[in-house]
Amino acid sequence: MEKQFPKGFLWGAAASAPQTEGAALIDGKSPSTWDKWFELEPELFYNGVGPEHTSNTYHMYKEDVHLMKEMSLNSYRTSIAWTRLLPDGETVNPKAVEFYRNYFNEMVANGVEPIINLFHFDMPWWLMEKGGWEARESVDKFAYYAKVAFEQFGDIVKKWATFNEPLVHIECGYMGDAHYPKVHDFKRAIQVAYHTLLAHAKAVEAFKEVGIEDGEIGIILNLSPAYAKSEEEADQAAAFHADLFYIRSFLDTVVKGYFPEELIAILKEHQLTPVVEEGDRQIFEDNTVDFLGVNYYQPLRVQAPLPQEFPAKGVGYFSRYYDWPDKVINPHRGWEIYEQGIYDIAMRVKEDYHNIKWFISENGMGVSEEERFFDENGQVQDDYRIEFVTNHLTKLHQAIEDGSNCFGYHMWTFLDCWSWLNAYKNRYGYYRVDLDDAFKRTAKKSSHWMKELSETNRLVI
Ligand code: BGP
Repeated sequence: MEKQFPKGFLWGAAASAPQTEGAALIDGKSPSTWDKWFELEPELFYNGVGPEHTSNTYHMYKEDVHLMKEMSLNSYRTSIAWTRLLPDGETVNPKAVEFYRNYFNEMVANGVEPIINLFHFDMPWWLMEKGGWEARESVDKFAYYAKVAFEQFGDIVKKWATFNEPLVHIECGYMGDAHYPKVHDFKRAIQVAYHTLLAHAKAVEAFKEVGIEDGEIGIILNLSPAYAKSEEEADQAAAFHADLFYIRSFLDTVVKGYFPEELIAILKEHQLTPVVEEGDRQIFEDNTVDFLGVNYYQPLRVQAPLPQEFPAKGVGYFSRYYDWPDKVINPHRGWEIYEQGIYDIAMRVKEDYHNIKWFISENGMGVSEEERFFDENGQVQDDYRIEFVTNHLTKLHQAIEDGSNCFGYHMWTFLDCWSWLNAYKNRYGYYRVDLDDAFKRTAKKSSHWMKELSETNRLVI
């Protein structure tokens, strides 16, 4: 069977500056929280590999773009490192301007449309020392950074995103230990979320002020549909709340321009309302997005929570993880594989969010110890990845046929890349990166498969 994707569909891959560039502390770049955290606690990082050991794209960008072209990708998402462009938050670093202009121009010259994101978990250390996203000051600092980026690169880059997965730095940094500063405090997490969303809206405002010809601005959200254990009222309420906190608090705000009423009511009831300034509401209302990037890996399975004190576990007060017995697991990463989720979220965007244009900005399959799948020539035979992408694309195609306004599919990721505390544990790329051999890139089987798909727009099942 064959599935034809629309003409002009974007085929590509996603990555981020801190996960691929390397060169973490040279040419004027100042440290991000990741650089500093690695310096402070290197033992937390898988195999002790830190952010200066990412895939060295800073020096190898020409080769990377060449490989993108070879794979016939027509688009690529990465980010700018705030700490490279504005090392002290004020002064533009000419080396950064030079690098990013060269890199983005190289993409365009090779038929690869750059989609550029501004924040992928990489808070500048100097700003973290002043309170990070908890401090209102961060909002204006970020808006300034956004403005500089639009001015410097807006002639080359037309599609922009403000944040990648804002939920993640909030949850992992303020309700968990996977991101710095490892705080566990729901009230502080809510303030961080508020400032992040306000910073997003102010960056959209800056985008309009700069006025990039044919420019579009969006945000990348991880949207994991929440499925309830049963039809019972308490389980349904758990799904409603998981959806409210994890999806609607972001989606409603960036697409519709206001926070969900139910969220405001809960925050009031539990004295969690963040500090808000006069005029903020208008900023959200006036600065909604042109498009959405949707990262989809796995769904949320939830059930009614156990009785407990509020707000010990934050969202856990309203819903609890449920281990669905029928789930299919990626044995190499432990995440659930559920391709129906991509269809459900696609239709949700269509029905509840004015059928806004959107694309899959991340979807992919992480595999630990992927060298297990080398053939005799040292090529990774990643048939599992091809199957994973095929199954998700089949569902995505169905959603497009059913009217969802999806314009592209980006796999996470192009090159195996460094992934925060997990470093190089889980490999996701179309290309293998050999850390022991000067970051040598080797095509995996999936890259050949993807090349054919991006050339023909035809998925063969
Ligand atoms: C996403 C992030 C990426 C990437 C990916 C894989 O949520 O946007 O930055 O890291 O997850 O994660 P991991 O390597 O932990 O499997």
